Amino acid sequence: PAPRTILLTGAAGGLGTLMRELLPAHGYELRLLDMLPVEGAPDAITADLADRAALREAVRGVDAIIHLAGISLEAPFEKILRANIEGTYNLYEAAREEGVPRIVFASSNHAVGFTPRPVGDDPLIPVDTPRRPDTFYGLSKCFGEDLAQLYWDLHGLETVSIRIGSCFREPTSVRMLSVWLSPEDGARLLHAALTAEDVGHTVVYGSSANTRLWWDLSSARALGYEPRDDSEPFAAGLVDAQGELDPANPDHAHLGGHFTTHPPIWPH
Ligand code: NAI
Ligand code: 15L
Repeated sequence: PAPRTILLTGAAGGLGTLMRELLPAHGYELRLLDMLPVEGAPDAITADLADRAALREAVRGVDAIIHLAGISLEAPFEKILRANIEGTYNLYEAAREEGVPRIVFASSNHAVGFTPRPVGDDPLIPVDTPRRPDTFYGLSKCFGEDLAQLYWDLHGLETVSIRIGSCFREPTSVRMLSVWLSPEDGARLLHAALTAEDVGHTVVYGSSANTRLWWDLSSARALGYEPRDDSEPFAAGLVDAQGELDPANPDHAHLGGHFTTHPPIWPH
């Protein structure tokens, strides 16, 4: 049977807020969790990923988990360790203990952020390109992907790890024209990741069908994902304001963009 009840972690965040709006139309009932209160959702579970008992209760009886909670920018290693590394481990353990069959893990392009970005006729970056994290943040996403592989091989718990590009209402930089995931395509990709059969552990890139795309979406399409959006209508305005990307500029040379040079720091 198709999964219906989904635990959405990180529900108070930017992506969580967008997906709370868009996923119900795909037929899901959402149970929400965040360490912060979720606006407009008094029933949301307020819990930290460090709280194993709370996680076990939160995952009980759900058909799948969409795991968005965690530090979403760069931070000191100790903070990343607690929220993203130990926190993701705690969630996987709770899922294993309660028999939840599948997790969709919000990985990031920053797991491969130091990969040179394609220029001109260079081929798209494949999903099995060697990982080259650009930050402790990206490193924690590499850990999450490996943890997912281990829980599949050892325990038969399935995961789709989505290396999300930039999922915001609109692209706000020339780089984002290449990596943008429209929120609607984001919901389509999550739906595909929740419903495709026999995913084992599958790694995909998460972007719309952008004209300026940098990476290969074939593993996402193999799940049944059919992106409908393209950032190109935003290109003229952004290129006018910012100019085209310059491969000689270190900020523009890698998939991870400015995360490789001066990453934004988690404010909390
Ligand atoms: P966000 O920072 O807006 O939301 C993250 C949420 O996780 C926050 O509401 C925060 O309170 C919660 N959280 C943090 N630590 C927690 C903990 N220890 N216990 C419980 N909750 C905790 O980030 P955003 O943009 O919504 O991203 C969501 C996920 O997707 C993150 O894992 C991020 O790394 C990943 N991602 C997002 C991208 C994007 O374009 N928005 C791109 C690539 C990856
Ligand atoms: C990420 O992983 C961040 O969570 C998000 O805030 C964006 O900065 C995105 O990458 C990006 O690469 O633009």
